[in-house]
Amino acid sequence: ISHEPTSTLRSTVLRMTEQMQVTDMHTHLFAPQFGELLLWGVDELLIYHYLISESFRWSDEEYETFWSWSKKEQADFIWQRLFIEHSPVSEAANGFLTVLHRLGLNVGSRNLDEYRKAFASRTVNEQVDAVMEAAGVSKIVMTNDPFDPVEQKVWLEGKGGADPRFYAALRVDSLLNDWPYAVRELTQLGYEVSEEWTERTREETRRFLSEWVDRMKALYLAVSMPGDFAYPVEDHRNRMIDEVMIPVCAEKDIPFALMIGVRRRVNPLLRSAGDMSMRSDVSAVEALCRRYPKQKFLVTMLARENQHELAVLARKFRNLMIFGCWWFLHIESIVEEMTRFRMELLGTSMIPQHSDCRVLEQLIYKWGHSRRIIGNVLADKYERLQASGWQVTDEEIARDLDDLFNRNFWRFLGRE
Ligand code: REL
Ligand code: ZN
Repeated sequence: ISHEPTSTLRSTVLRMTEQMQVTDMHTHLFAPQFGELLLWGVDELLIYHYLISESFRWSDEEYETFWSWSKKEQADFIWQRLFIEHSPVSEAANGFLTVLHRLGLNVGSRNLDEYRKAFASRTVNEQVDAVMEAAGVSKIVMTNDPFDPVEQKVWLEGKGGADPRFYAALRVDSLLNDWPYAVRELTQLGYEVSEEWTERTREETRRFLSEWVDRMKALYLAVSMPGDFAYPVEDHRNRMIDEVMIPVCAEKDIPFALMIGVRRRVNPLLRSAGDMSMRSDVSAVEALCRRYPKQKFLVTMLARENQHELAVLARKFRNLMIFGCWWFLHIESIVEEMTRFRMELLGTSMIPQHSDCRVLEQLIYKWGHSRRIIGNVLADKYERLQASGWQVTDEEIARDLDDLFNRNFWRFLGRE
């Protein structure tokens, strides 16, 4: 963030950045018709897994005791540890207060029950409208798992696409990372598959994906991978990618999104808060991009150490779109660093951010914080151009912001 005095150019860029409606291309949010899957409200915000792991640093409480509590009790515990006994300066804790503030609550009162009451008087539909408006988010891409029983029912009843603001992305993690489980689920759904890799299994897994892409109108297939994901090698993942994912993506003309570098459950007692980041091998993505020049890949990585190399790789392959500052990278200092060197290497031809929200109101802080940083980095670059006598017009600023926050994604999908 620049400490220069604010120029007219900078204030124009920042104002336009604030006003730009965004497409959030990866979230864990759901449209209201998915019922309980759409998380929202004060207690859900406080028991976000980012805050769970932070709060345990200040407590000797048994993990199992915490998990045995109601959501309200868990939220009270986190509020005490992270807001009352210590100052909420971390990104996620600060974010909770940004949300309250932007929704017009009195952050100074520190009265949790007052906040709970304020949220309780709203319906979920009102809240979706109000939050999307406050966050300046107009399109939200969900993460959709056909094996989730609650979700499956909504899709099978044909209600999954009811809200035009929400789009689907078909998650394929278990097919790649937990094949025995996937075989059980596929069998339940009536597909004839076996753990052993046979011709029939391949055909049936393809049929499953292609039917579910249609049913969900999925914008892309997505997976998160551990850092030791390797390609090309002889293993289940490689067979699945070469013989199932790539052919289905080609047939449906959709990208394959790879989120690489997560080590799940390094502390199993923390459950969903127990995942860790891990360095990855960028050459796996390189090999995929080279081997399948017509296939589009949306890629993000979790280790800071991989970011520069990945941005360089995007200079070499136009079928590679890098996106977002994922999870532990979604913090002020790193969003700035990554946005800056991505822009220096790729201009505006990348997707600078996605929110990864799990709880609706988080849209307000995640986009609020990131928007400011991205706007300031862009303003720095324009100021350098201005110093050489190059004037960017307001139309050009609007175009560039629209590319960064919307069109780079939709154009990459071929759905502009
Ligand atoms: O999509 C993913 O794999 C991850 O983003 C999630 O697993 C993760 O828990 C998410 O909340 C991180 O922001
Ligand atoms: Zn995610």
